[in-house]
Parts: sequence; C-alpha cells; structure tokens
Amino acid sequence: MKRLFNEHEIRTVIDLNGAWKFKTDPDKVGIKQKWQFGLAQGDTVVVPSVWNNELGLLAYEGWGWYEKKFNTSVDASLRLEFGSVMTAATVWLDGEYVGEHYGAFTQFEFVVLNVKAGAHTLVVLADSTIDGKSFPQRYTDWYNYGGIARDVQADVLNGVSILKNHIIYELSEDLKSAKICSEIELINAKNEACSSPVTVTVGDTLIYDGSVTISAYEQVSFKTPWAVMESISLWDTDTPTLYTVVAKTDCDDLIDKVGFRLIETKNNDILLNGRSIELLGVNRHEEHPDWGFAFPPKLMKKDLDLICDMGCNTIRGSHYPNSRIFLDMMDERGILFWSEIPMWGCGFGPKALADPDIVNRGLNMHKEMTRFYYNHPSIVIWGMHNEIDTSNPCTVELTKSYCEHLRKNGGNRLITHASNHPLNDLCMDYNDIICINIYHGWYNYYGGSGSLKDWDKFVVDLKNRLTEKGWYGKPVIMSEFGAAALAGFHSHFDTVRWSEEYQRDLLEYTIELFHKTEYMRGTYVWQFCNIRTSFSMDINRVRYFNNKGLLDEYRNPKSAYFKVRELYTKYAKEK
Ligand code: ADA
Repeated sequence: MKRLFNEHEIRTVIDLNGAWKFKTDPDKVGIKQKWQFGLAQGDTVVVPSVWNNELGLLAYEGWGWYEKKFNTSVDASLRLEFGSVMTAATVWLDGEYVGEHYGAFTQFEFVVLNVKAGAHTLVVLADSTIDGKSFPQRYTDWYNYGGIARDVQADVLNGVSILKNHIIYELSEDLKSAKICSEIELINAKNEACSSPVTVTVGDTLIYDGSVTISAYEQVSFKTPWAVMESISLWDTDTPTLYTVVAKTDCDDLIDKVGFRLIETKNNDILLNGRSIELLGVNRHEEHPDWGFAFPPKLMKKDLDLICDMGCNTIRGSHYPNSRIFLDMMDERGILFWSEIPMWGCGFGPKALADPDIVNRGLNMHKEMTRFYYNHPSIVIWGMHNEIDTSNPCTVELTKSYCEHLRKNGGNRLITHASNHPLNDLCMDYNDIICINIYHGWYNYYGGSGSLKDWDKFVVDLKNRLTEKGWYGKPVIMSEFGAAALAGFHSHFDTVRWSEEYQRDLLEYTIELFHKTEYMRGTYVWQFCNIRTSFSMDINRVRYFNNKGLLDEYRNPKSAYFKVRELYTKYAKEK
C-alpha cells in the first residue's frame, strides 16, 4: 500500500499500479468466455482509477474486467493486496480462482500459496452493480463509481511472514508511560515447517523478542506479553508524536507508525489526553469529479491544507473508510478522524436491516476497517452507521453487534452512529457520543418547518429527550447540518436559498448556537466541498451534485468557507 513511509525493507513488493488492460462486460459474458484466463483485447487504463471518468462510461454500472501481467523471480507464496475495488471483486491468478471480496472502500488481501517463478496474469472482475444487498443502496447521495480505485500490490512471501501487527497499549494514570503488547498474525508461506525469531520494536524499545515454529502453510496469531515503555511523548493535536513500529522475522518485516493518546468522555465533555477538546470539523468525501474515488495523494494534501487553514481539528470521513495515505497525513498533522462504513441512510429500510446478509456485510466491513486501520492514532471515532432507521427494534440488535466488535477489537476510540431522528432513536445506549444530522433551515422534515428558528426549539427538545432516556451526559456532536449554495450565485436578500449568503448565514447561526449549547462538544459542517451524487437523487441535487460544500467540487471557496474559518479559528483560540 502506498503510505507516507515504506512498509517493508526486507519483503519484496511488486507494485501492480500503472497500466492494466480493461474491458467492460455489459452482458456479463466474461466468465463463460473464459476472460478470467486473460483478456484478448481491451483498452489500456491506469490503475488506480474509476472507469466512469473514461469517455462514454460515466453512467456505466456493472462488470468491468482488468488484466495485469507481471513476473516473479522465485518460487514463493504471493500476498495480493487491494486498497479498494468498487464494489465487488473476483480475482484470478493465472486462470485459477483466488477469491472474492465485497465492499468498495475496505482494504483486502488474498494469500496465494506456492506460486512458481515466471510470468503471471492477474485478472480482476470489478462489479459495481447495485442490488438489494448493496452497500450503499440505490438511493445514495454520492456517485456509484466502479473500478480498481486504490493501490494494488503483490508481496513475495517465503517462510514465516507477518500479516498483521496491532500495537495495543494502556497508558499509566499520569500518561507518562504505557503497558504495551502486540497482537501479531503470522503465516508460514513455505511448503515445510519453518522456525523463525520474531521481534517487535516500538521506537527504540524492543517490546517482544520470541520465536515460533509453524507448520507448512499454517497461520498463527497471538498476543505478546506486556512490556513497559517509560517516558513516552503523547500524540496530540499540537504535538502529534509518532513512533515507528517494526515487526521482523528471519525473512520478513512489517513497518507501521503508532501514537500514544487517550480519548474519553466525562459528563458532557470529550477529553483528549485529559484535556477538554471541542471538535471543530467538516464532513469530507474522498471524491473529485475528475478522479472519482481514486483520489490522488497530491489532492489529499491540498484538502488537508484547506481544512487546517479553516481552523479544523477534525474530519469525518463521510461515509466510508478513507485511503491509508490520507490517514498517515492526519497522523502526522494531529488531525482527529472519524472513520465509518458505508451503511448509509434511508436506502437501508426495515427490510434491508433485517436481512442477515446485509447485517453480515456491515460487520465484515467493520472487521476489515479495524484490521487494517487499528494503529492509526488519528482515528478517534468509529461510526457504526449513518442515518439508518434506528427507531426500528431490529436495528438495535445490529447496532449492538457492531458495537461489540468495535469495543473488543477497535482500540481506544469513541463509538457512535449518526442519527437523523434523535427524538425517537433507540440505539443511543451503545454510543459514547451522541451524533446528530439535522438540516433545519434547509429541509423541512423531521419535525422542522424549514426555518432557521427551528434550531432554537430543537436544542431544548433534544436536551429533554436525552434527559428522559438517561443519555444526558454523553457529549453531543452535530455531525451534519448545512445548506446548499451554488458557487457564484449571490443575493442581496439573505433569505434566498441556494445563494452563497444564505448558506453562510445559516452556518454562522448554527455553529454559534451549537458552540454555546452547554451539552454540545463539536460540529462537523456538511460538507467540506461539493460532490457528485447519484442520478437517483431528486431535483434537489442541482447538476447532480450535492452543493452543500463550503468549497465547490474544484476546491474554490464559497463565502461560507471564510465564515467557518473565522468562527473555528476563534473557538480554537478559546481552548
Ligand atoms: C444526510 C447524509 C449526507 C447527505 C446530507 C444531505 O445527512 O448523511 O450524506 O446526503 O444528508 O446533503 O442531505
């Protein structure tokens, strides 16, 4: 995976980005015609990318075949790693079925054992078809792109190799030292039993020095004994100290970064390393009209620069796991991140939410998110789902199961879901923080009249509801609110919707109100910049864009950008 640092110094990694052969398959004939053995013809495309940005393919939904040729120089096992294939992927190596994966935004891997040295053909069938079990569903407020949207690589494994190394730690009460261990997963990639030393270091501290013997092609995972690290420097927003983690065997390594920090809640407050913090944030889609979800790192840096310039200390990765390299950037810059899965909105109605396949797909996405993203200190919030029908008893069970997984395997993070009907939500027992998406002043549903003044009543009603349910005391975050503005459309009348002035004034009113509401501890404006939406959205999505960005889709600021910058910069100084 492309990171801000090399993940390996010992392991041989074959970069499979770059030119691939590509062919659409609207009639789904590829398998019958044996395209899994290789594509006779096809266009050349550059991976990572989404096919919708190719001429004529904007609206193409369905099967897309990709082929890549590469060579290996030794007999070995291969670990194939994919950052994101949209939305389902089936993979063949040299005509042999390797495996399949569902879910557009989570990283996944297959280990193919005993691959002979020589020339290889890797074929990937990407399927963007939306059906009754899709994540997200047809009615979704972002674009259903298809293709191999993030990096692909093949790792050459021989002998005892490392698949996972989670660094688990507990800080001492004074936050000056930590008990630390590693949860490590190893595979013997050879066709004979192998023994190897295994070491894990964090910064300069050797936290594990052991050895293993593993039978041919077996996998093992274990937790190392606790070690102690003294005099640690904390990871914080102003001083995001990172430590390099190196796990090693006699023939393999895995390098990562960690930061030590403590996020917790107390009364209505959020504490980072014991210090009260107000979350000043934006929702951001990792999307651009020219690249779709194959978002280039150069632009990630630019987005982050703009977001930091606005005075933000946090980003919500609405509505799916973001790229690893973007997480690395936030780790380095001390930005707090909310990571969630694309279980989005009203598309997931009661029937879908009762479907065990859908529930399991969601759980699996949570498992992949925690498996690959565990070590990133920037992730301080896990989002279980967004605006699904949480007034429905079957959603309570689903939420409980996601929460159990995240509490057990998710490290020190706050758990939540974003609710757009907090006054009859049944699932908030599981949340550490209460997160609310409401658009008073823009939409007129959920008890609102569409008027800005609805907000004043809302903050009172919400407090009453939270008190009545025993939830008062959990910090409340306004996770979405805002209004659309067409960039460049101005009006002398501050009541004219779609104008930059209306959006700016609505955000000023709401952000100031939330800032002074005693039980609220943060705001995520909807949204950082405009995004392309699906054609299933109604006429409200002018140009088929969600126009609620503080910037347009090419990152040019609207008036609201400057207003939010003024307010957030002022609040950041109050800390
Ligand atoms: C919801 C949803 C967002 C976006 C927003 C809007 O809250 O979570 O993805 O669709 O509404 O613009 O209406």
